[in-house]
Parts: sequence; C-alpha cells; structure tokens
Amino acid sequence: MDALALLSTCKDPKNFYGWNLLEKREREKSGYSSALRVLARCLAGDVVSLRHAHRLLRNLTAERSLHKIDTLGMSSLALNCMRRKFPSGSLDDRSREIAAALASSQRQTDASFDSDPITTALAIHALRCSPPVDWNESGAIRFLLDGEDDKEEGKFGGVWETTWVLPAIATNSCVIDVFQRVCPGPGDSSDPPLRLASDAGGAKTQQDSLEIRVNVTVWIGADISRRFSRIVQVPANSSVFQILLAAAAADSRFQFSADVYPWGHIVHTIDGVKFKDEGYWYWLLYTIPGPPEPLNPPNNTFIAAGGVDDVKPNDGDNILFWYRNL
Ligand code: B12
Repeated sequence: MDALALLSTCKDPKNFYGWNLLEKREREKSGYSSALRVLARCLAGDVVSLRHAHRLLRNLTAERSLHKIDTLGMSSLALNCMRRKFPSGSLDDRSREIAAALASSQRQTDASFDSDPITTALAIHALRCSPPVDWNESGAIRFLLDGEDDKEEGKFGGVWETTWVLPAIATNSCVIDVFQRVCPGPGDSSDPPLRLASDAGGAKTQQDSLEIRVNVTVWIGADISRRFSRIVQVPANSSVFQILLAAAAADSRFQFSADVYPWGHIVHTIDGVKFKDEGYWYWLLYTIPGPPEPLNPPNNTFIAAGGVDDVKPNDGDNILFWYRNL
C-alpha cells in the first residue's frame, strides 16, 4: 500500500530515502497481499514474471471463502497490470476468466459485490481494467452512491472506504492508469502541492444518554471446545471495541489485544488465544439475531461487514467472537 501511495504521488518506491520498499521481505499472509505485492512491483516497473502470475492463480484456487471476492479483485488488477506490460494471449485468457468469475459474483438484487462498498469498489476497478465481460457497472456505481453517508463532506463510511470508493465514482477509466500517469521529471514543478483536507472530526453527534445491553460471546476452536458469554451494559451507540473493553473490565476472560490500523482496530488475541497465519486461525466477529448456539453455529452470512470500531450493536443484540480456522 505504501508503494502504491508513493507511485500515485510520483515518488519512486524503489528509492524512498535510499530504501527499496519493494524489496521488503515479508511472509505473504494472504492471497490478497501476494496479489497486492505483484501489483505494486508491476506498477513500479519492477521485474514480474509469468511465475508471479501462476502463483496468483494458484492462490486463487486455494482461497478460503472469507474475503474471496477481494482476493479475486486484487489478483485481477495485478494480472491486468502484467498483461498491459507483457502482452500475452494466455494472460488475456486468464484475466478474462477471472473477470468472468468476478462478474458472476455481482449480486442481482443491489448490483453490489458482497454488499460491501470496499469490495464493490475493488471489483469495479478490476473489471474496468479487464478484458470486457458482462456486468452491471452503472448498478454497482449506484450502490456506492447510495452508500454516501455524508453528502456535505462526500464521505462513504470511514477514510478507508472513501479511499476505495472515490476513484471508482470519480472516473470511469482503469485505475491502473492513475499510477502510470506521466510524472514530472526532476526539474519540473508542475504538480500542485498536495492539499490535505483538515480532519477536524466534524460536529459531535448528540450523545444518547440511554444504556443498552449486549450479549457478548466468545467461542474458541472450530469445534467450540471452550466458550463463555456475558451481558454487558454500555452507553447506546458504543462500538464493539468499547463493549469488549467493558466486558474485559468485568471479566478477565474477555481480556484482549488488538492491532491498530489507520481505519480501526483488529482484534488478534482474546483470553490469551492469538491469531496465527499457519492454518488460518483468526478471530472473526459475528452479529447474530439470537444467543449463539453451538449446535447451530452461524454461517458466514453473519460475519459482520465492518470491524470492531464500525459495528455498533443495538439494545438486546448478540455478538460473537469465534476463533476458527478459515
Ligand atoms: C486478509 C484479510 C483479513 C485477514 C487478515 C489476517 C491475515 N494474516 O491476512 C483476516 C481473515 C484475519 C481478516 C479478518 C477480518 N476482516 Co479482513 N481483510 C483482509 C483483506 C482481504 C486483505 C488485507 C490485506 O492483506 N491487505 C494487504 C496488506 C499488505 O495491508 P495491511 O494493511 O498490512 O493488511 C492488514 C489489515 O488489512 C489487517 N486487517 C484485515 N482485516 C481487517 C479488518 C479491520 C477492521 C482492520 C482494522 C484491519 C484488518 O490485516 C491485514 C494483514 O495483516 C481485506 C480486503 C481489502 N480490500 O483490504 C479485508 C478487510 C480489511 N477485512 C475486513 C473485515 C470486515 C474483517 C473482519 C472485521 C470480518 C469479521 N467480521 O470478522 C475481520 C477482523 C475481526 C477482528 N478480529 O477484529 C474489511 C474491513 C472493512 C472495514 N470498514 O473496516 C475488509 C476491507 C474486507 C471488505 N471488503 O469488507 N481479514
């Protein structure tokens, strides 16, 4: 992501104050991040080979169900970048197949991808860069526009969502071209200075003084070998993160740790049990209509669409953190 940000502002990720960011060696954690790395290298003009394309396609076959459309979208962008640089019939064919798979995951009802603005924006970017396939572009854009939650400020959820959505609605060309625009040479100063919108935080929403009760449950293991629950009382409009803090203050089994990203927290440990990439063991957040029942566990449709800072349960709601392998 850092490399893409530098490219789009005409900076060279291969020489960022003497560092080559593309060389950073990290174990790839997901098919999505492998594809993102190939995309960054391809856009920066680094060496990418057919071997990379084959690895992307292998990852796609192995991809688990959660976030599958995101991985398809990112892999499609990476392959499309490669096929622009190294025209080849077989890359065209594979890009078309992936585009067709992506298009077939578009929902008939609201024309979204996975009912999610980020996934939808990524799919739009990917399909615009792909060989033509049949899909409903105007419907997907409408879905994004309908999700604009602050018409005054042009916000589509948080910063993260807005970052994905804006380029999808602001242009109708392939996003790869944004990174490939001709950048000014060393002596030129044609780029206007970047202006950052001030992040004053906006007007405070009216605090609702009411309290709500939320049932928080933790399940550990695919076979739910350990589980515990607690009803916590918190101010209305509390996020799941705040609810988890309240649960942890009352009961040490709920103690947790989280990593912080610019757009929020991701919980990596609860009750000493930590995420591990090996075997794909992660904490997933579910919002479910009733108290969770181990004999009738919720399926993937109950996985919350947002993170612990985005989801704000109502009075009487049930949330579940399930440590399971994907
Ligand atoms: C891979 C992935 C995961 C993996 C991450 C672990 C791993 N080792 O790879 C797993 C499966 C654990 C995961 C879990 C979740 N994810 Co996820 N994930 C992704 C995905 C597909 C790619 C992220 C990536 O690798 N980026 C590339 C690397 C180089 O960048 P990075 O910044 O280092 O990436 C890290 C963060 O993205 C972080 N992360 C992953 N998911 C989430 C979610 C939140 C809320 C946060 C703050 C951070 C975070 O883990 C990544 C790897 O370390 C993105 C899709 C996308 N378009 O970004 C969704 C995405 C980030 N995830 C999302 C969601 C909703 C979740 C969950 C909240 C789902 C749930 N209800 O359980 C959970 C987190 C629950 C929790 N424990 O708090 C949403 C976030 C939307 C939002 N507005 O916040 C995204 C954008 C998917 C989407 N289109 O909706 N995710």
